[in-house]
Amino acid sequence: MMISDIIQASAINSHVKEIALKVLGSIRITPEEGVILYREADTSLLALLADQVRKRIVGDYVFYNRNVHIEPTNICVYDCKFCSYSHHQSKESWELSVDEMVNTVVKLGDDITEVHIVGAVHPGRDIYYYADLIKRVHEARPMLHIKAYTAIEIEYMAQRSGLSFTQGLQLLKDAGLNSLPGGGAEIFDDAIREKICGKKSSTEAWIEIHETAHKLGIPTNATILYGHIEQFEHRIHHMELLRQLQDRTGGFNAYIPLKFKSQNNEMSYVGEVSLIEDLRNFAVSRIYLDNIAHLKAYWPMIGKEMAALSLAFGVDDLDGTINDSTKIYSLAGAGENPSLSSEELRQLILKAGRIPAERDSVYNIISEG
Ligand code: V47
Ligand code: SF4
Repeated sequence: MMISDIIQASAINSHVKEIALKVLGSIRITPEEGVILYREADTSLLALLADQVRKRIVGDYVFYNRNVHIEPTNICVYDCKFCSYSHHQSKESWELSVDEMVNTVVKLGDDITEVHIVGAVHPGRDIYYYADLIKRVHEARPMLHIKAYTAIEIEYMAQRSGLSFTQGLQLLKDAGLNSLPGGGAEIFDDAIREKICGKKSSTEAWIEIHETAHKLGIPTNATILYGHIEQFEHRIHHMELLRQLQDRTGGFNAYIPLKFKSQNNEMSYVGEVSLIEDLRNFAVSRIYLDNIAHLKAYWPMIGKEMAALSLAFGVDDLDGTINDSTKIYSLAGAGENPSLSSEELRQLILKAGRIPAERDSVYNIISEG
């Protein structure tokens, strides 16, 4: 008996049944149907559907890479209410020198294939500073993939230097930038943005920067910050804008749901959503975003156990080894010491019955099994 026959014969409500059959038949679901899945579908059904979509798109591989995060500074012109990391919230302020950052990648040598550079939006830094940082990293490690700067950082540095997004991104690309991370998206709803990160750039700017990057041949990721004051409708609207952009450009590599972590920030009163909600959100994301190849569980945020569980809910990417190099989530209460060896990642994936695949930053397989 096929899965669709079992669903057809089951007692699940007719709305959900209809949507499930669409998903199994590779038919795109509508925003309204996405909301129904969030509200009404059983967790076990969401897992089953997301697993089918994941298998169809990427097979049984689970990807990871060997990477390090560099956070140039926590001094920020913005003051997002959910942030535990910027100098407004955290007790200390720091600024790394370009030499320190270059030394980090030099010291790690061939232990890493990617550097991820994301920090706060420093009032004193223009785009030439950031282009120089990339140039120096690139000169020191020419084969290293440089994934750097969220759209929020790009917007500020380009405007500060009087450049358009196209000019700014081209300058960074010429310096050696290979891709953009997905941060800064938060939630694409003006009223909620106003409440949680009012001063920070708009939905339109985030979309425009990613679309411009794609047109310049710079692939990017996309994130969502969920589990705070948003509703399911907002999550679906967020994914709908990403799905439309991906239809136009095909430039997104991965979607990364980021769970709001509530410690040490101005939104602590909101609390955190349940682990079941995290798994359900992974599943609906996998089902809804039928045109973004990879769904990433960022393990420093949800923990290793949850990352392992998420593999049954549509996830096919666990990010990387990280080398204990990020403070963003530990300051917000994630409680992990963010470092996993390649071997630990492999074992975690094998235990889940899947095929570990070390990837490069654009998902070519470096080694598998
Ligand atoms: O945009 C900040 C988020 C993002 C909190 O592209 C928080 O591979 C939860 O860009 N609770 C930055 N989230 C991180 C980022 C990223 C991370 C991992 C992988 C990739 C990738 C990109 O961190 C911010 C914001 O949404 N964030 N504070 C918090 N309390
Ligand atoms: Fe600054 Fe980013 Fe924190 Fe917002 S989330 S305050 S932009 S570091």
